[in-house]
Parts: sequence; structure tokens; C-alpha cells
Amino acid sequence: MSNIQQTLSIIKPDAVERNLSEEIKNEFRNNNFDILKEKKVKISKSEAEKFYQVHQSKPFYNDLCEYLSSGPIVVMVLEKNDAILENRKLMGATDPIKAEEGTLRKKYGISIDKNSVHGSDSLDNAKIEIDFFFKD
Ligand code: IDP
Ligand code: MG
Repeated sequence: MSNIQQTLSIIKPDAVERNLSEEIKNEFRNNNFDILKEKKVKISKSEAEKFYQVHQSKPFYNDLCEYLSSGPIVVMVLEKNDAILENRKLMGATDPIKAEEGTLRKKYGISIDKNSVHGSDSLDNAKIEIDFFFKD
């Protein structure tokens, strides 16, 4: 049964800085994701704090927000059948050391914080995150 979804993807500062954006976008295309929207932005620390507010009680919250606001990022709306789960599979585990062979985080991630990509984890969060970056 068809279950077309949209999910928010972010190419994080470590990957943009290493000029991996085009290569990573091609990974999505090769895996049959349609890139419906995309933009390169640099967000402020307070915007990062809002984006990651679900993590505000975590010990790494401050570093995480510093990091996401440290340089340009590429944000995209990806569409595919089961896009949310399919993107999480393509990304691999949060920690690149634990990510499976062939996943984006295994290929491009440097460390658990510099793990190159973000992807929404649920339908509700995908809507919230897409609105966060693309609501006019
Ligand atoms: P996810 O990106 O795989 O969904 P989350 O648990 O939602 O992982 O965490 C959000 C981001 O916070 C991760 O992508 C990673 O960059 C960072 N992070 C998660 N756990 C840790 C940690 O234990 N130390 C440092 N950074 C972490
Ligand atoms: Mg997450």
C-alpha cells in the first residue's frame, strides 16, 4: 500500500563544510527520495535551541545547539513512500561507529555530534520540523 510521506532532512555543518552537500543529495536521489524543497541557511543559537527543544534536558543540549548554529546547513523536504522510516534507515545509527555499512552516517559521519545528517523521527515531528524551516 502506498504511504507517501514528507520528512525533514538536514545536512549538518560538518558535512556542508567538507563540501559533501551535492554527494549527500545524490544519495537521497539514488534512493528514490524526491527533494521537494531545499535551502542553505545559517541559523542562530536560539533558533537551534527551539529546533532541538525536545532535547533540552539532555547533557549535550548546549553543545548540540552550538554545533547546529556553527555554520551553514542544507535543509530539505524529502518525499518518498515511508519517507520517515526510509530516511532513518538510510542515515543509520546516531553514532557513526554503530551505524551500518552503506549508511550516510557510516560513510560521512565523524562522531556522535558531527554525524552529518538529521532526519525527522515521526510523522508529527516531520510536520513540526518542515514548518519550522519552510513555513512562509
Ligand atoms: P538522531 O539525530 O539520530 O535522531 P537524537 O537522539 O535525536 O539522534 O539526538 C539528536 C542529535 O544530538 C544527534 O544527531 C547527535 O548529533 C546529538 N547527540 C545525541 N546523543 C548524543 C550524545 O550522547 N552526545 C553528544 N551528542 C549527541
Ligand atoms: Mg532525533
